[in-house]
Amino acid sequence: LAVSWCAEDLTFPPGFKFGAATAAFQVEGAWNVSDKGESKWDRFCHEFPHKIQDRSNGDVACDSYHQWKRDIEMAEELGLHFYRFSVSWTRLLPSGFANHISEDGTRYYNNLIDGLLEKGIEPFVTLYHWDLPQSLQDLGGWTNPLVADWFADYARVVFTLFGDRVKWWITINEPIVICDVVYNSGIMAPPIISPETGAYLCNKNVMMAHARAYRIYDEEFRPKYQGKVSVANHHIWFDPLTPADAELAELARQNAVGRYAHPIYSKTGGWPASIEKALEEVSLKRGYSKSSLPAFTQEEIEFVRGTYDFYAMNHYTSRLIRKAREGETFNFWPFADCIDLGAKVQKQEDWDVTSTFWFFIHPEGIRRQLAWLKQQYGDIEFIITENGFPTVEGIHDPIRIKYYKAYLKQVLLAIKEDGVYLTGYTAWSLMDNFEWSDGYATKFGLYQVDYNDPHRKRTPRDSARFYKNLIKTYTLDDGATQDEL
Ligand code: GBH
Repeated sequence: LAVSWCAEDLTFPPGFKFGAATAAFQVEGAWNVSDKGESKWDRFCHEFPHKIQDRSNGDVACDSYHQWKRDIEMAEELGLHFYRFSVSWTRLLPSGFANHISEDGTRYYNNLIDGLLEKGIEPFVTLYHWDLPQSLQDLGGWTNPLVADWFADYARVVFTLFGDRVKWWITINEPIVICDVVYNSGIMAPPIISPETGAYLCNKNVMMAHARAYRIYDEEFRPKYQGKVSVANHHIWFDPLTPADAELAELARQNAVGRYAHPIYSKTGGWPASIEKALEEVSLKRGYSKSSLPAFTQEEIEFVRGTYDFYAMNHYTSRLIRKAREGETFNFWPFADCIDLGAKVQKQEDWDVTSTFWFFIHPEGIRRQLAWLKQQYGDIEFIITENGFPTVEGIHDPIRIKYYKAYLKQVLLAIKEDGVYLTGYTAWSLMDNFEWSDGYATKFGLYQVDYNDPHRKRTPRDSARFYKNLIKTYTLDDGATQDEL
């Protein structure tokens, strides 16, 4: 029986879940309170203040370490079904290793988790959102294969402490940013440039670390807790500039998504074949004796393959991609160019720009990205773990509402027209926060945060009202009544 659907039906399926997200370093502050250890982002901001747009840091941020009750209240005001936040590795394990567990750190996350559950809001927890212990960075960080052991030990501690109450887990947020962006750009922690080596060592290690954590959950915790675990990849949608660039666009997708997803979600596991080949060629041409992308053993392929319970997608923006022209210079991959594939990216003329340089508006991209993922990895459960919009100032943010509406409409089309099994959506972000190298200048919050107020007062934006109303009515239809907040 064909299910008919009217194009004007802007209603989300029953049971669909809406949430909002933050990350520890971006909101918690309290960077050296109690026994908390130093993270690589603490070090980076303190040592290289000029690398942050407003020379700011995460020392206080939104002070969520002290304002967590207000954070829960906001989640409740919006009617969120879940709140996605991350655990700070060095707040829980000050040395980076599992030799000592911080009591204050444990108490903080227990309070947050219990407080959410009391309000009927599910905690959706990310183990790692970029704040590696500096102690581990000093030992090579994500380029050292031992990072998989360190991460596994940390993951086991988190699952042991909170697994009885947390049913939704993300191991690692946006591996591509940890690897490709870090080692190509110098604009994130640590400022080590190693595009030909570091980025690819990191790529393999991060896959192994994720798989270790997944297997630990699967074997030691799933039997009693029955939660779900995945990794949240970052997705920029690539369209070819001209039909002649179609093959390159597909290679770019395999490079930016496949290199981090294929080992986990594909039937065969391991690197995408096209990327394995392209990177071996380019490595040999550069004089290396083998590919810079480290090989997996057959055993490792099997170990990583299938380590997911759902697909977690972060998505914000799109690019057009084309072959580089003779003599053209490159920016860094992936938010700009890919020198290894001889590819240049650009924006389509009619895509609007935003207040931050890497972000163009292209709502159709989110639908096409989901359809591509379904085609690549099958009819699995998808959850959008991040999507949102940057502004510079103001409580009135019609442009953010417009973005959410346009993107969410495409999300509905993915569900209803393309049959993508999508069960949840997460707005980035619950509140303004430390936006990495943009500092506090770029604001993604449904709630505005007043950084001049010692209590970091949070005030709902118009977009918060929009989101609250969407969660209440399950429809994007403008006719639905607006609520006070
Ligand atoms: C997500 O990253 C993050 O998970 C979240 O922490 C962040 O606050 C949010 O999005 C909004 O940015 O030189 O082009 O690489 C999205 C991917 C990676 C985009 C880092 C910006 C830095 C600029 N981001 N990137 S670029």
